[in-house]
Amino acid sequence: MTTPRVAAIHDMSGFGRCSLTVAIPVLSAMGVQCCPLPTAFLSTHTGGFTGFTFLDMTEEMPKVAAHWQELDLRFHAIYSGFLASDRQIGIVSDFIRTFRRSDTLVVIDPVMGDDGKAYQTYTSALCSGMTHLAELADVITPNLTEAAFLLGRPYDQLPQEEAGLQELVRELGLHGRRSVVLTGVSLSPGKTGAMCFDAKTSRTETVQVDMIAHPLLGTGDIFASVLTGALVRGDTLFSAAAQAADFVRACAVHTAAQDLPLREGVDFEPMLGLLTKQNTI
Ligand code: PXL
Repeated sequence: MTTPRVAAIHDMSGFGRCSLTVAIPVLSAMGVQCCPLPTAFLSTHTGGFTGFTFLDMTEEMPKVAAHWQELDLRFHAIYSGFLASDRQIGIVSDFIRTFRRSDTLVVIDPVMGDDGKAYQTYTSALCSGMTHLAELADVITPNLTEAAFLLGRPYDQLPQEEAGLQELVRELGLHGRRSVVLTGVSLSPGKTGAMCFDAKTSRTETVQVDMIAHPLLGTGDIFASVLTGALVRGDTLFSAAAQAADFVRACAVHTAAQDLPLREGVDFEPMLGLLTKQNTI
């Protein structure tokens, strides 16, 4: 099998473990080549730090895309996340239109916020642009906050019981046009995980793992990166979501035992070996 190649369109935050500093090691460990197209370079992520630097890469991105097109690069997947400006919505849409082939998987993590609030650098224009961009996806991976933003619904009025959430993921799936992995779903006390709507089968399925009573930042990026790696390796949506949930849970158990400051993110590096085990060469 040739090594699958993914174009990863996210920010690079130097400290704090999110976005590209998660996607690159996770995909590499899974035997997948990660080609980063940074949307911004920050000194740290924006959650829990003040005074971070923010270099917007909007001007650079079309030049990178043009060079990659000249080189006739082909990608098994395009995987996008945190964006830095409204203009990047159009740039990422163009990138998808240029590089998408019949067998290219487009995974859009519609990164916008958490706990009912938008991230510090996200404007309402960027959030509404993200909703349009996400229409191009084969798979989206919103958390509950992002699901509320995508559907234009109040966060505190989202359903919490299984039937309502199944209706919600179908709605997020645009009734069969894209698959959905909704993260942060808890169907019983002490459990957390993801509810999936697979556009290929029209089925919904939920993966649940034991919850860790320890707050964590950056689990969404780890989850979406493992999911993308498993999908490009040919796994089904549900199996990919189960692998992602299991890996996040293992990292969370390990991180809770380290008692690190929340803003340092998930201590996933010692756990990467769990991902290399399934590589076949
Ligand atoms: O994990 C989402 C994310 C990505 N990138 C940056 C962030 C955040 C969340 O805070 O600040 C820069």
